[in-house]
Amino acid sequence: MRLESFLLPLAVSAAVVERQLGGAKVAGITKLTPEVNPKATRQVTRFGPLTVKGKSAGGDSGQQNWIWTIRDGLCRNCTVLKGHVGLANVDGTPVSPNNDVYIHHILTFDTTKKQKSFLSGCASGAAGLGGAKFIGSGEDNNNVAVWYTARDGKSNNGFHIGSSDSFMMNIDLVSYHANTKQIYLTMDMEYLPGLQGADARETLLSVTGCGVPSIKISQTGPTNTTSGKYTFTEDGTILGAKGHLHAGGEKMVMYINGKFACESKAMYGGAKGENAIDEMSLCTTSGIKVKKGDVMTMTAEYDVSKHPVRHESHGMGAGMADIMGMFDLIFAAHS
Ligand SMILES: *[C@@H]1O[C@H](CO)[C@@H](O)[C@H](O)[C@H]1NC(C)=O
Ligand SMILES: *[C@@H]1O[C@H](CO)[C@@H](O)[C@H](O)[C@H]1NC(C)=O
Ligand SMILES: [Cu+2]
Repeated sequence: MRLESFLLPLAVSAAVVERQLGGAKVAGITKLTPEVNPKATRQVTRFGPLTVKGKSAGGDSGQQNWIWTIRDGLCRNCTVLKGHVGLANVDGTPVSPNNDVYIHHILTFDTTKKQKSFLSGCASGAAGLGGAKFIGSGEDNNNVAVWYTARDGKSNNGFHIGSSDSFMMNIDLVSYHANTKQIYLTMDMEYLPGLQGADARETLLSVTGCGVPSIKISQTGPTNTTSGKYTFTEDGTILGAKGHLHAGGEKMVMYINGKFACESKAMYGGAKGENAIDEMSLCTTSGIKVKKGDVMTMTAEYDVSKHPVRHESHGMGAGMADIMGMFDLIFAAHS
């Protein structure tokens, strides 16, 4: 599988696909008290509604996909410190991932922003594609928010949004609900006015693709697959790193200059059953400082003898690898 097919979900062939290319509808905006920086503004925007078909209608598994263009409802000329995407019922209560509808993935891109990669070599394709990656959710229980700034709130780094940026969102949901129901997509974001601090850049980086064609597995026990070498092109801090693995995955490990830096572990046994990943732990919350020229490698550790491989669809059609190993990295350069 090519990384591009994950990042550019254009050839969607899931059973139910709705495209709302005219711009997602803003149903309402609620202001909340900021959590990171008292000078910031925090708002929750409700987009939609989305009509989610019942379990049996969404192909074989209740999985359904939407592609939205978002022009309104997000801040403009602003620096986003933290955000969290979610699902809400019409009455405002959160949608339960356990017995209702869960997020398979939500990928958001600022399609206006041209983002320079902070890694050289094989990684050059990962940034730029489809624009700059913005607040989304991976294939887990969506319990944690996305941070574009240091957690102590003392830095003003964040994700810069220009005055007229457009966004694209790929929403992939799985319904456990018997009947069709309407829900809203919520985007909770805390932001400062104007473009402040360093522009935090987010990118998905795969173990495969840099001279590593696929991830090794063995029916009889553990396997490690290590990526090629990625070189940092700037001094900065890795503000966040979260692994993405499929069933059978144990952890994603990051090494800087050959030394262990952090690991993101798979936790099993949530809404999707004991052999499905429920959550990936965060690789770092305190940040990892790196210098220009530092080399990063990543290792995907699998053990399919503990958790069997399942067919997993990203709602993007055939040809998707059943076995993935990725990091979602967030980086801010030092000025
Ligand atoms: C962006 O916001 C900053 C801070 O509020 C303001 O000074 C600046 O004029 C704004 N720029 C544009 C293009 O609106
Ligand atoms: C994978 O790497 C980890 C960490 O270095 C090591 O402890 C483990 O033995 C390795 N497993 C295999 C199968 O090589
Ligand atoms: Cu995947």
